[in-house]
Amino acid sequence: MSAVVQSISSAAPEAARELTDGFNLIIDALKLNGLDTIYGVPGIPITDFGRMAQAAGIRVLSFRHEQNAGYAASIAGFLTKKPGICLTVSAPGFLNGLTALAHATTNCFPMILISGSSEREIVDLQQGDYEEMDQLAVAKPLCKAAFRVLHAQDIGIGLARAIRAAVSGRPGGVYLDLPAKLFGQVMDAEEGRKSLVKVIDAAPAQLPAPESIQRALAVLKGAKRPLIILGKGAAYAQADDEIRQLVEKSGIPFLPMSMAKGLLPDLHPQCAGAARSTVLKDSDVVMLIGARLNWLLSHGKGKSWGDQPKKFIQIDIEPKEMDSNVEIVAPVVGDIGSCVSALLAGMGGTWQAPPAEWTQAVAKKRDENVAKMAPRLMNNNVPMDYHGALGVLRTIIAERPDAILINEGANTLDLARGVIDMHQPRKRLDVGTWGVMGIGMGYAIAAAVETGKPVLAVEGDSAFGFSGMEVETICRYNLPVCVVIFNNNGIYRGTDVNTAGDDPATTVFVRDARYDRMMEAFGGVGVNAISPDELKRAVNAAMDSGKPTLINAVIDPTAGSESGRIGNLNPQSALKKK
Ligand code: OXT
Ligand code: ADP
Ligand code: MG
Repeated sequence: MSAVVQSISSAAPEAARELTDGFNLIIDALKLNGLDTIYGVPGIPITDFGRMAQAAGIRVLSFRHEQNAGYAASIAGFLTKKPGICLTVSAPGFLNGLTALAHATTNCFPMILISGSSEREIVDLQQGDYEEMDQLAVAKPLCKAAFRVLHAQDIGIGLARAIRAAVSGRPGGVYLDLPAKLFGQVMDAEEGRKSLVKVIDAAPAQLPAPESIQRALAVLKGAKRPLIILGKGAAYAQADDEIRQLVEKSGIPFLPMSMAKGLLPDLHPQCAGAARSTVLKDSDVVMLIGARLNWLLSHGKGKSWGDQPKKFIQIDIEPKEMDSNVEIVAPVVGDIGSCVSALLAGMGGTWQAPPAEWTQAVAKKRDENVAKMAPRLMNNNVPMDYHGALGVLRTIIAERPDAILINEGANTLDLARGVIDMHQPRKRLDVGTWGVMGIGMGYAIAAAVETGKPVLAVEGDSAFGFSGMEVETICRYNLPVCVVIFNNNGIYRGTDVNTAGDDPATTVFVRDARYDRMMEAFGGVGVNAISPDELKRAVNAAMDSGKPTLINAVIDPTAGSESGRIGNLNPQSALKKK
C-alpha cells in the first residue's frame, strides 16, 4: 500500500516530504506479513481503518457481533497457521471479542485481537472517556501476550511481536491495543517504511532432543498394547504425511480426538475411534501427539483408563504440558513435524508391529460397534431421530470429503462426532477444549473464506442461537455455507415442563420454530426438512449450488439426553425433590 503523500508547502524550506500515518502503517505492516484478511465489526475508532484496509486490498469481513468475528479469526488461525486477525472497537466491542481471544488461547490457535481503545491520559485518570476501559489490563490474564502501541514508529515492531507471540511455541491469542490517537499520527513515509518489520521464520522448528526420541522409542518397543492418540495440535501442525507414515510404520491403533478426525481417515484399518473405551482401558503404552490429558481424556486416570498400568509418551511443543496430570515417562518436546520425523528416522528400516492379539481385539471391538450403529443410521423415521438425520449427513460427507464440517450442540455434537466419518485432515471444526456454544457461524464463515471449500454446519438449535444473526453475513458475502439445524425445540430435549408456574421450562424454546425463514429473510435458501430423505435432498442441493442455505431439520424433541454424552459432569443436588 502506498503511503499517504502530502506536500508540506508551508514555511518548510526543504522539499515537499512524503508522509504516512498510523492507519497506513498498520495496513502496510499487515500486508508485509501476509495478513490479508480481517474479521471484525466497525465503529469508533476503527471505521476508517476498515475502509482503508479494504481499499488497500485486505479482505475485511464485517460481522454482526464481535464474538463471531473473533471465533472466525481463531479458526482461521487453526486452518492457516497464520494468526487470524479480529478487529474490534473499544470497551464493549473489545469485550465481545475477548471471549474468542480466550478461546483461541485455550485451544492453542494463533489469533490477534486488534482493538481500538480510548485515550491513555483519560483512561488512566478515569475521567470518563468515550468507551473508557483499561483494555490492556483486562486482556492480559486471558491471552498469551498483550501489547499496546503508542507511537506510529512502533507499529511495525508491535505487530511483529504480536505475530511471533501468536504462532511461535504453543500457539495462542494475542491482544494488540491501538489507542484512537495512534491511527492519525503522522510521520515521515520513508522512516515509516523502515520501521516496518517482516517477521522471519515466525514459528521456528523446535527439534526434539535426540535422547528424548531414543527414550520414547524404547518405551514403544516394550509395549504389548500400544495406542497413539492424535489431538488437534497434530492437525494444526500440518505434518500430515509424517504422521501417517509413523502410524502406518508402527502398526499401532490410533484414536483421533474430535478435531483430529480425518488426519488419517476414520475408515483407516488402524483407526480405533469406534473402540474408544476399549483402547483407553486396555492399552499399556499411550503416545499422545498434540493432545492434552485434560477433561476430554479424563486427565489420564480413573475409570475410563481401566486398571492396566499405563506409560505415557507425549509429543508437545510446550514443555510445561508434561506431567500436568500424570507422569509422562517419555516427554518429547518439540514441534510435531520435527518430532515425528525424528521418531521415524529412529525406527529404522523395520519395526516390529504390535502383537496381533492386541490389534485384532481392537479391530473386533471397533467392527462390533460399527455394526451395532449401522442399522440405526438407515432409518427414515418421521419425526427424525439423531441417527436417521446423521446417517444422511455421513453419506454426504463421504461423497464430498473435502467439504468442511462445523459442529456444535450437545446431542447434535456428540452423536455427529461418532457417526460422521472424516476423510481428510482439518475438515472437522467444533466446540474444542471449552465445549463452547457459539462458534458455529463464525467458524463457517472463516472456513469458507480461508479454504474456498463448501461448508456444512451441523448445529443444535440452542447452539445456533448463539451466532444465528450471522446468517445475514453469510448471505451478504454469498458464501457456500449450508447450515443444518437439528431442531428438537430446546437444549438437550424439547420436552421439559415447568411445574411451578406459567413460564416455560429453562431448557425449552418456542415449539416448532422455523429457523429456515431466517435465511430466507436475507435472500438465502430456507428448507424445512421433516424426514431423512428430505434432508438429504436439501443438503445435496445446497452443496451443489453453493448458495447460502439453512435447513430446519425437525428432530424428535424426546430424542436427546441431558448434556449429550457428558451428563456425568452435571452436579446433582442432594436436596432436589424427585
Ligand atoms: O467405545 P465405546 O463403546 O464407549 O463407544 C464410543 C465409541 O467407541 C463409539 N463410536 C462409534 N461407534 C460406531 N461407529 C462409529 N463410527 C463410532 N465412533 C465412535 O461411540 C461411543 C462414543 O464415542 P465418543 O463420542 O468418541 O466417546 P465419548 O465417551 O463420548 O468421549 C468422551 C469425550 C469427553 C471425549 C466426548 O464426549 C467429547 O468430546 N465431548 C465433548 C462434549 C462437549 O464439549 N459438549 C458441549 C458442551 S455441553 C453443554 O455445556 C452445553 N451448553 C452450555 C453452554 C455452553 N457449552 N457454552 C456456552 C457459551 N454457554 C452454555 C449448552 C447451552 S450444550 C448446550 C446446547 C445444547 O442444545 P442444542 O440444541 O444445541 O443441542 P441438542 O443437545 O442437540 O439439543
Ligand atoms: P485435543 O483437544 O484435540 O486433545 P489439545 O488442544 O488438548 O488437543 O492439545 C493440543 C496440543 O498440541 C497442545 O498441548 C499444544 O501445545 C500442542 N501443539 C500445538 N501445535 C503444535 C505443534 N506444531 N507441535 C507440537 N505441539 C503442538
Ligand atoms: Mg436442541
